[in-house]
Amino acid sequence: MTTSSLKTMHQFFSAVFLFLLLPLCSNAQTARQANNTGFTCNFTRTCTSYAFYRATAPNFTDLASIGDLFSVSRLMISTPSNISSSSLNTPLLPNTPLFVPLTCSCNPVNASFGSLSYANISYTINPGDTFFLVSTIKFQNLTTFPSVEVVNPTLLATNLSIGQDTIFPIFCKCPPNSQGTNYMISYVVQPEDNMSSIASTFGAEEQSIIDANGGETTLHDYDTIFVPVARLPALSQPAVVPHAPPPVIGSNNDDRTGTVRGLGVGLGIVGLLLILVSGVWVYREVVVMKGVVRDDEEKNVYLGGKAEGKNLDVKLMANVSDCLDKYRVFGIDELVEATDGFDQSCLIQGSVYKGEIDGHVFAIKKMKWNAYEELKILQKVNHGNLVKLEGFCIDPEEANCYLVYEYVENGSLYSWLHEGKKEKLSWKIRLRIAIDIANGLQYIHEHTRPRVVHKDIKSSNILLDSNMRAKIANFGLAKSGMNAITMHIVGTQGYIAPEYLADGVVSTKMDVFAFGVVLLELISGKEVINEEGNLLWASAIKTFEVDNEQEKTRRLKEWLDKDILRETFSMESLMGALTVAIACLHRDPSKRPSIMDIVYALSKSEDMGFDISDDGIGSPRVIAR
Ligand SMILES: *[C@@H]1O[C@H](CO)[C@@H](O)[C@H](O)[C@H]1NC(C)=O
Ligand SMILES: *[C@@H]1O[C@H](CO)[C@@H](O)[C@H](O)[C@H]1NC(C)=O
Ligand SMILES: *[C@@H]1O[C@H](CO)[C@@H](O)[C@H](O)[C@H]1NC(C)=O
Ligand SMILES: *[C@@H]1O[C@H](CO)[C@@H](O)[C@H](O)[C@H]1NC(C)=O
Ligand SMILES: *[C@@H]1O[C@H](CO)[C@@H](O)[C@H](O)[C@H]1NC(C)=O
Ligand SMILES: *[C@@H]1O[C@H](CO)[C@@H](O)[C@H](O)[C@H]1NC(C)=O
Ligand SMILES: *[C@@H]1O[C@H](CO)[C@@H](O)[C@H](O)[C@H]1NC(C)=O
Ligand SMILES: *[C@@H]1O[C@H](CO)[C@@H](O)[C@H](O)[C@H]1NC(C)=O
Ligand SMILES: CC(=O)N[C@H]1CO[C@H](CO)[C@@H](O)[C@@H]1O
Repeated sequence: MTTSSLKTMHQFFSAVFLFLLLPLCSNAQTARQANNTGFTCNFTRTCTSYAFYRATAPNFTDLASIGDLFSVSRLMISTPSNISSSSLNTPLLPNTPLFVPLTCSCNPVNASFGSLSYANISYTINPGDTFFLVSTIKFQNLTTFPSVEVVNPTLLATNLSIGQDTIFPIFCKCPPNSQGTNYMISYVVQPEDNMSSIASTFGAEEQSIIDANGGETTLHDYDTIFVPVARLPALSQPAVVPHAPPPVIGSNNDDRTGTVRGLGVGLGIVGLLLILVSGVWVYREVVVMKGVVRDDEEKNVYLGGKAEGKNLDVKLMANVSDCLDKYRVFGIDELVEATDGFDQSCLIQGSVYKGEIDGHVFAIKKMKWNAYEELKILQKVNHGNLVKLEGFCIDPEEANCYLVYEYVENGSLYSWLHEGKKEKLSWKIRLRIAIDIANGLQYIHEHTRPRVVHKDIKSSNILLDSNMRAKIANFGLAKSGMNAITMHIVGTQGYIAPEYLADGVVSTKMDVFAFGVVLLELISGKEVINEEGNLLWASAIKTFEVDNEQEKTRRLKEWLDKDILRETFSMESLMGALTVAIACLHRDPSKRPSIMDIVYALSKSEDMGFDISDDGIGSPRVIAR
């Protein structure tokens, strides 16, 4: 199709629309562009709208994976979808109806093509993905592949590389001004639908649906249409049977009218507030995406955020803080008071301050607006070996964002091992710390969907509580999703896995590598890079490259932290831990043990380590000097 015919088409549609709809919605027209490339538009507003989405087996049967697909939190889906916030982790039955919030705007493509109305959803290409399959299956026809091609003009649809970042334009529309319509629901027509069934599903008038879709009275299967509503209908959710594998509910035909009974029942004030807040969150994500390269927060520059930040209604967020996934929203005044105005004397490290609020001590991390990624990940995780997020604060004046964590009393493992001012750690405690870290990693690697890779495991990111139990901190670089490839190398020298440094491959095995380095620190008490600039892990591999067990034991004794040598314990336990560490450092990531194997092996080392009475015969021992 030529540019000029497109242009003519565009002008034709624009003209028809202006004629038909000018009295109704003079600044919010959208028309279907030829060849399914999307809906053209001519308006400047950004609005919150919703896509109607159905949970589908096998990969989209939980809020976390659907939230990840659309870059929204679980709560942002559960609230408008009438799912209680206590079942955020419960699997959904297939075909569960959901409202997914979208930030809808009119986005210019180019001068001749005009603008398209869509929500900008980032998507990272996985093996086997094509624009067509992702549009029709994962996004359930809420967009079309020609439209994906239009908004990704630099990508060749036939030559996508894994890990490629793309935009999927989810079709949406903003409501006309002041017509009693607050949301336009993006809905994909199903074969069994007719206009009256759709109208009754969403509690809308047939005629208003026809009007909102350019006067089109016939429905085409799998086309996206817009349903104007004053408020979201309450979805009635099927009862969920925990633990039993979800039965596949018949065809869409039997199911849909049963599960969606939208009769315009209001969500109530809290619901509406939450929707607004959701909008703010989506909005903030867009802002963050536009402005920030994720890296150490100090290095970041937020572009043009100040003015936009001011628009955020902090008070509104404070009012509904209870609903925001159990997080407390702090006021900037509270934080300023708690930290003496972010005084140097309250600085813990980097940009983290200690502060007391209402008798509780917190660690407060000051960031630019790039806190969103960390928030997104932390809200999915909850484990005793991960530092807990307690709340957050937004300061639109300074365009700052603060994450407020539990305060972990005993500081970082790094300071215990290398700063030499505190009492020494015994091998028993060190091994326990290693197991705690491994348990925390196992949780993020195996029990979150999608998996989370921390990407910056190091002794200064391991904090010790009053009982010397370890917690993993600082998810600022963490990434959810697996086997992505990045060009933007982050992390800390001495802990970075070779394949990540060379090719930017992100996988859980890079955390395993870094864990191996921390284990070496625990065993040797040495820094990860010595004064000559040599890497600890490289020298460890060289030192222990011997087959002779006796020689290995001799070298281990030499290499060991002198402080450990003063204790009594089984040498086997130490050798077991060293073997795990060396295995973690394998150059080939696929040959490194999984975190599950590590937890198992270290627990075995722990069992054999300290029960001296049962462990008498044959075990080589290191006895106190
Ligand atoms: C949008 O429509 C108005 C008329 O309603 C027109 O003046 C304006 O130029 C249009 N803007 C674009 C970007 O097409
Ligand atoms: C579900 O996810 C798995 C792993 O990511 C993938 O191999 C499989 O093809 C997916 N299934 C569908 C139907 O998309
Ligand atoms: C969509 O988001 C990407 C970042 O994910 C950004 O680069 C792009 O400019 C955005 N596009 C629009 C039209 O907002
Ligand atoms: C999307 O549309 C195609 C036809 O264009 C259809 O075959 C497919 O089943 C639809 N996907 C979903 C999830 O309904
Ligand atoms: C505008 O975008 C359309 C759709 O991607 C493309 O076909 C056309 O060549 C572009 N025109 C110009 C002048 O870049
Ligand atoms: C496909 O993409 C790769 C890298 O992304 C590039 O090297 C190759 O030349 C491309 N092939 C074609 C046919 O464009
Ligand atoms: C629309 O579909 C419903 C069931 O889905 C059916 O009961 C009704 O008769 C249909 N109406 C028309 C006008 O076809
Ligand atoms: C929410 O769903 C439940 C069933 O899970 C239903 O009984 C209730 O009526 C729904 N809430 C509203 C406001 O419709
Ligand atoms: C590639 C393609 O499908 N092009 C079609 C776009 O739509 C016009 C009519 O609207 C067709 O003539 C083209 O063949």
